[in-house]
Amino acid sequence: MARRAKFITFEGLEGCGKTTQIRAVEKHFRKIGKKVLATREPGGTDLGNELRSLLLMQRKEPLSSWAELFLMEAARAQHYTHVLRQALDTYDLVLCDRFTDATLAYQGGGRGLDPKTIELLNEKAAPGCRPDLTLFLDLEPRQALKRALTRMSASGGVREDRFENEELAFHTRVRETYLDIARREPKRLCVVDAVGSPETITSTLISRICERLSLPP
Ligand code: T5A
Repeated sequence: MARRAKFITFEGLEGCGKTTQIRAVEKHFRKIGKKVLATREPGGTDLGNELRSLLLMQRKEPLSSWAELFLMEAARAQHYTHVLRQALDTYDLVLCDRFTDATLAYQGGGRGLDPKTIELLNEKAAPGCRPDLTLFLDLEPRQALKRALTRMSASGGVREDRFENEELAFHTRVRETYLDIARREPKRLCVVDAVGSPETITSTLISRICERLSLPP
């Protein structure tokens, strides 16, 4: 049976504005009467949130790339089983902050793990679950990290996210992997310039969603 919801994923480098944009897009579609769920990976479940904390914390003993991949996939399997599977049958729109492309970009492009193995694990964790549309908020790595750091200092936080502490070359590889997926799957992955006011970017995203998924604006 075809699923009811349109499954839309948001991707990009840290600080590109995904959280800001998902909130605005969710608000827009709720206002016009759509039943919308916003969720995220890693996260979205109790176990997923625990794994998220483990994945993001700085640690004396570095996390091996494979351990990182397996923890991401464990969070995804839990999220798919307990949230996504049902949500895709009951909501009109499911908006997810990161999904399987993030694993290809970060653990594949960033860490250099084999993309075929990642694709296999993605499929095991969330069988047959492909986004209808993926919005990649594209921002130059230096700018994205600057935004992430500004937000962190504004909230009085310290720089403690393992991924945000990665060198520029890592984020450049991650971005290149996303752009490569966009070249291979232009119908699904839509690249949106993340430079500009948040309001302008929100209207671009809403237009792309409506055009690509044939929804009324
Ligand atoms: N990960 C995840 C993997 O390695 N593999 C995987 O398979 C998956 C699923 C957590 C980490 O997990 C990794 C990747 C990540 O490193 P996350 O929760 O998505 O993933 O964490 P971040 O990407 O770090 O998300 P952030 O919340 O830090 O950044 P956002 O959501 O992109 O940005 P946002 O909206 O919080 O904005 C950041 C700052 O910029 C400002 C905001 O006000 C805020 O201060 N801002 C703008 N400034 C100027 N112009 C605009 N248009 C702006 N929009 C927002």
